[in-house]
Amino acid sequence: MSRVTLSRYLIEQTRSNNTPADLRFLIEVVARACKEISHAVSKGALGGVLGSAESENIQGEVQKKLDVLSNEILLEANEWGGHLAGMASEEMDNAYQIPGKYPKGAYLLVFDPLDGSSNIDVNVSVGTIFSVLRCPNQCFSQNDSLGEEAFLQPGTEQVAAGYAIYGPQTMLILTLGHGVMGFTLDRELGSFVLTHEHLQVPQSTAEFAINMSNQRHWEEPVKRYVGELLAGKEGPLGKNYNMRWIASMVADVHRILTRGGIFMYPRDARDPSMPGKLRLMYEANPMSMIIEQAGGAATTGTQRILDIQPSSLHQRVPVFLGSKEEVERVTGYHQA
Ligand code: P6P
Repeated sequence: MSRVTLSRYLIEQTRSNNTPADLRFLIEVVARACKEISHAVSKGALGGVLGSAESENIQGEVQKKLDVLSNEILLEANEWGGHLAGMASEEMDNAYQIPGKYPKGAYLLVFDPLDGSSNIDVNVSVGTIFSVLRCPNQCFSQNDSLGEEAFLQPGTEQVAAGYAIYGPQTMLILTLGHGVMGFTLDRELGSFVLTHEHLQVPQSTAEFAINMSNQRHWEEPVKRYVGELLAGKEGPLGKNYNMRWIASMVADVHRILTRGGIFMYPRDARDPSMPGKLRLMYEANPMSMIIEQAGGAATTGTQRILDIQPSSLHQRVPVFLGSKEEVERVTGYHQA
């Protein structure tokens, strides 16, 4: 079978699902930026890009040099193309304004340029997560600066979502709302090649992902659920479960997309003001769209993540996502 590159897939999507040309262009630009990030990440110590950037982001997290570099790569790749009205990123306090010398377009791009970056210095898989929204009310026609409110749309409004994972292979996982496709980077060609069509999350699983060190801080429904997982065959769930925690959301979600599982980052008592660690706009929403498009489920424990009306660009939410049977079980315990 002739190899289907990302470009060919996107052209065929235009024919079959009326994917707009400027959305196709947006995805191609983001994919190219991810190739550049993959190249920088793979250099490691040889590229002088490991370690701290001696700066903090709005999250109060120390930025790695590669966090800042990845953010710059995505901004520079996207700002001139005329397909965006603005951008937002984990690494920037406010929305990024398209420079006046460039035309604006109909989309908003929101991203975590390098998720899991605490793993970079120990050579564990990291990734780029992105979400595409339409700009509301012709916001691209306005000359004044784009406000945060243009981005504050529920996850159901996403027109595309995806991630690149920089692991043994560099892969791009993409959904345009018609299923989830996986592309593997062919470094000889320099192209992403379609290798996984219509990925599906198995409905049931025997594998869970959570940071167990926070167990004493969890709310009761989570303590109950994880206790049942740990009770195994002799417990109420009647089977033994395995556990994985890579502490890189892209890597944990990719495993679940590939072989099933449930990923959990619940709110906990360590900081009652924080409703969880993961950010809604550029972690939970894109990953939830991907998981739902692949037949899985994604909730905060009390509501569907994609239904949340965002209140701020960097707001955090609890996350339970993956195999539908397990997500529905732990969500049910929150209703009890
Ligand atoms: P913890 C990475 O910093 C991240 O945002 C996600 O990629 C990952 O799932 C989570 O945090 C890991 O958090 O508390 O286990 O280090």
